Amino acid sequence: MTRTESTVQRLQGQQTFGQSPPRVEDLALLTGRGRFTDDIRFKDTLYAAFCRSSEAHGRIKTLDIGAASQAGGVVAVFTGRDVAGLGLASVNALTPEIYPLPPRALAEDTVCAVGAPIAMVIAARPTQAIDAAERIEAEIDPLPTNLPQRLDGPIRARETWIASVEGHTRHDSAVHAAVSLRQSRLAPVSLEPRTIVADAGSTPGLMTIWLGTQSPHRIRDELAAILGIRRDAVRVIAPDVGGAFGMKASLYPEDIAVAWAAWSLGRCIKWISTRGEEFLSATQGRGHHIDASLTASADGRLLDLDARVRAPLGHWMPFSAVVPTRNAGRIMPGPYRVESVNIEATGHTDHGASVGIYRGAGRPEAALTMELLLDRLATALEMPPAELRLRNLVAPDDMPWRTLTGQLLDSGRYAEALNRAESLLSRQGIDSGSRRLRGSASICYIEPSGTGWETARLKLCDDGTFEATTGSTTQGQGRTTTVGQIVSAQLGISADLIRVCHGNSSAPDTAIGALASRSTPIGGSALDEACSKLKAKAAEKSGRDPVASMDWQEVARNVGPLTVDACYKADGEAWGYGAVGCRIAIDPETGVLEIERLVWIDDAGTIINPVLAKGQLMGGVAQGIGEALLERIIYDEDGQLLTGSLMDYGIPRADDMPPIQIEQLETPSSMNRLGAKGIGEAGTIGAPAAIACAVMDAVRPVGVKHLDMPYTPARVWKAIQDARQSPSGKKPGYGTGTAPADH
Ligand code: SMO
Repeated sequence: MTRTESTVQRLQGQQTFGQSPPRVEDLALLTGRGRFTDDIRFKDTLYAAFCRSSEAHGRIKTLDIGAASQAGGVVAVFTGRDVAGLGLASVNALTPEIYPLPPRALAEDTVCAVGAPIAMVIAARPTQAIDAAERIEAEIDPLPTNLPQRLDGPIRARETWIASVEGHTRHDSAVHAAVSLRQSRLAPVSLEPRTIVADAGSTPGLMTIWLGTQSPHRIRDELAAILGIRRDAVRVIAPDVGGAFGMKASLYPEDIAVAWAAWSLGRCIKWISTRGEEFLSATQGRGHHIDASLTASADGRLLDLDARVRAPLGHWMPFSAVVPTRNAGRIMPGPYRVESVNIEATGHTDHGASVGIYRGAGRPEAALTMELLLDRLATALEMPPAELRLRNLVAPDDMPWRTLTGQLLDSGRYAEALNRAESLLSRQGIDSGSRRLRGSASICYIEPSGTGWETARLKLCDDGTFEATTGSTTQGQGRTTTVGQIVSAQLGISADLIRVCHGNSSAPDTAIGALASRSTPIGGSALDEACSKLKAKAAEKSGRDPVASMDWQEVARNVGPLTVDACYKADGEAWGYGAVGCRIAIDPETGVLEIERLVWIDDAGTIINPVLAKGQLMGGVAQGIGEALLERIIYDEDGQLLTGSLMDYGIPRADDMPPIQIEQLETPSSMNRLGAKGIGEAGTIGAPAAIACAVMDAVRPVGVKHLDMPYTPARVWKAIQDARQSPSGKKPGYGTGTAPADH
């Protein structure tokens, strides 16, 4: 959808990379003139509401829709039987072993999670739909659940990585460290809940869908296949989207039900999720159970990394369901050389909400495991943790470096980043007079940013202005600004001549969308390629030298308009990386934890807009702090969700954010035209690992051996109390952590 002049400002003047013009999106977004899906209003719109399962697992014995059908304003009530003939959504088969469990629009006989939709009411007004949905009587015979999370459910995905360097053998004398992590499931909590408008009433044979999504093209293809209609009969538009974080990459049961009903009735139907419905039925993240061990030679050379990763999948699998399973395994060695890996990752269904990609998607799990193992090994080796890391980081001269899990690390100055983090952290003096327990850590992370292709279209209009369309969508990242910068810089034109378009499945006809930190590396490179193509085409048409700078006004007058399409395929995955230094303090009397310092070195290759890059990092850090300190989805043994609102599920607020010192390195990647690497997920990858290592550094001296996130005051206090009472407590270890003298 082309943005209108009134809501979106344009960048002014000619841009170059590395500048930070203010985001052009913000005036509209901050003054209530954004256009979100709920702002799409048509006169004859009908509204959908869902009746959801009250049981986590059970058989639907009776489903009485009589009263609902008779209720005021109700147009139709649909149940699982009505949609039983629909096709199935696809699940990306990224692991060698996979048994897909795609979503069903409405449950038919069996329900497999609390909140699973079992009937849908369509009514004239939203309140009428909700009232009628509450009159639906469902009798469900409960069956046993496998919650709280045990990860003993059926395996739906499996991948193993077993490899070693030539001549490697296992040695019994090696120094050994192990961790056993039980991660919490997290709710992504986008500010804008899921919303869909499906209009099949305006143009015969065409359904236009407005949806807060990261991937309009895939949603179009999937819906057309599921409904059994032609692909060109469906158009999907992502208008302004208020946060997504992977959670809005998926096609949901509710989307299928609403689109099907709109198409069947030939009407326009809207559904707006509530916050409660988001907690129940939006995809969640994390929740991995990881048992891992790492060995080293006496001089600190990393030898054997063994890991067993079990990831929850919930009760249905979105397109990218196996990504967190697979990423946790393939990224586990991180930026370090090891001599052998034996890693198995499996994904398991259960009777909770579906679990999918959530900012980081397996990367945070990998970093957390490896960094905790390294700190433990350092303690066992009586070696400073940074020294152990530095000894094993892959060196710039060795790159591109193929890891034992088969990943090609393209470029990076890992040791430089870690040294810088260490020196920034150590410059902060430690206040040893306090009664608080203090701990610090410096960790490293890597951030793969996607493979494959993305599209772009560039048009020189006959009035000499430009239209730049990217296949990468935007959910608040400031894409309109960066696209304007890229095209302005590469064409050598003033940015106020450029209109930026995105989020429309018709233009261009194919695209992937915003996922996996790929938008600037791959989507940006597609724009860069389109710029080159436009220059070449203009040169050819006007008989000019393509190297000389174009007089675009003249080209437009003489040969315009010109349109070029680019479909850019990256040479390989670009790996962003960084190092994080963290210092924390814990009050042992209350368990309250304070992050005193956070220093961050990130390398995302070529940076288009440093302020926006920094914003991505800080947003990710906030979510990483949420994971480390506050957030936890809890199901009881009946599979009932105990954290179904923001009263029960804590997300970080501005006053939970510590001061963060950020520095950026810029080592361009050779894997794409721009040399860009991902940064969107860096914060969620690095923050939990850094905080975890600092916390363990603080509590190890009082005898705490392990602590799972979130580090809430109650958990931290109890762990300290338990350790003090246990006879094996108070084992000293290496680190800056110091127990107060009077304890
Ligand atoms: S968690 Mo991202 O949308 O790959």
